[in-house]
Amino acid sequence: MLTVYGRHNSSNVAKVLWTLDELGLAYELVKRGGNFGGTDDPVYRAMNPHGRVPTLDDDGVVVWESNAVVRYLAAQYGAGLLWPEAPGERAQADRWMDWASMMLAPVLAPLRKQGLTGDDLKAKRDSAFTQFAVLDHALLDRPFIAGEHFSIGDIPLGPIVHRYVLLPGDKPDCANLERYHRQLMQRPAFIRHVADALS
Ligand SMILES: N[C@@H](CCC(=O)N[C@@H](CS)C(=O)NCC(=O)O)C(=O)O
Repeated sequence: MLTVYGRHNSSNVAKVLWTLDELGLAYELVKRGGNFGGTDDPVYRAMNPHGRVPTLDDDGVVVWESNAVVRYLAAQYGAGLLWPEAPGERAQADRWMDWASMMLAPVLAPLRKQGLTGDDLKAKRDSAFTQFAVLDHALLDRPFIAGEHFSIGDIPLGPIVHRYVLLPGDKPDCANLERYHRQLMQRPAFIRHVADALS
């Protein structure tokens, strides 16, 4: 039995729910975090000492950190699908997962908050545009981030790219990124857990 603890409107939870749907796995979502609370509960903290969401419990295998959960699900249930089996091939996808979370998400976050103005706003936007240009270039010759096939590498990028594309204001031309986003929008699980669920 697969149980996810989290809330639909969290981008990190969205990655896990999207993965589960891509793999056609049944699961139960137990509402935790945000307005649902429950993350300080000692039983929850025993599973996830950080008190964050998501947490996955797969028949006693407990995993937290959304990218680790995505990797676990793909390795356990998606070998040869979301999880390229050859280590070298898998690394082509895997490297973008960490980059998305450590480099891309942090430059997008300030742009989604109110209150930045003037030079501060310009500096933050320029810094984000530099990173998104790297991604746009990487997508020049490939439909998905690791090549021809959708993989774990696309999952952490998905919510970030979606939010970037919807970001108001002028942005540099990023035709590859926009094409990539249109491709993700063809996937029902992406629509359900990212486009329809996240603001
Ligand atoms: N690096 C962690 C971050 C987890 C995290 O910060 N989750 C947020 C939601 S996106 C959270 O738990 N916020 C507090 C809450 O929802 O109560 C991951 O990827 O799982």
